[in-house]
Amino acid sequence: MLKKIFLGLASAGLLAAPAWADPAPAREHMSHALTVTGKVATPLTLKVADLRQLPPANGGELAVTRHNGDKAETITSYRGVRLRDILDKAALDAPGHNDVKKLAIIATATDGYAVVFSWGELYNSPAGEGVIVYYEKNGKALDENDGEIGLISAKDIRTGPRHLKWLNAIEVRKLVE
Ligand SMILES: Nc1nc2c(c(=O)[nH]1)N[C@H]1C(S)=C(S)[C@@H](COP(=O)(O)O)O[C@H]1N2
Ligand SMILES: [Mo]
Repeated sequence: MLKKIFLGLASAGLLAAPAWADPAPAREHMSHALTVTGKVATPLTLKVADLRQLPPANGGELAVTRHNGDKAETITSYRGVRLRDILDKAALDAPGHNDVKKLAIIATATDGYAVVFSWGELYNSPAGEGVIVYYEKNGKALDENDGEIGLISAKDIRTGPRHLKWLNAIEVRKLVE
């Protein structure tokens, strides 16, 4: 009864909904495919089964820390594909000698959360090694709280901000002409 009143007020915009009354459960954010678009020779749509065909990248224990340093969770192990390998499959469209250096790679989730990488970071810095599109966590397929597809940047100082749940799009954009 109390819950009904809360939900009524919340949906009427009269009250901020409490966490337990979230009208959009995580399940609705589930990502079923990843698109790769923008400055690429071959745009792609990849499902988990397609990601499994690419060279696997595995990782061990990883603490997901928020920007303020609090720990969100500890992942025991994960399995996925390096973002670099996905971009190579789509082939970056950067014909000029200096074109790649002007590329930004934007990763977006179904809830609109988005983060940015650069070509230099992914291909020419230690960080690139740890940027992984993952589909398994702790030996299991990602559930509705993370998946079906996510992204982690394992070498970030705080790993929370560039840990994406429900990843569904990678866009390559040339930022400078
Ligand atoms: N899709 C999506 N991924 C996201 C977020 C989000 O709002 N949407 N929040 C990020 C932030 S700010 C952090 S710190 C980590 C951990 O957040 P959590 O505490 O909500 O799990 O997930 C990140 N991934
Ligand atoms: Mo965060």
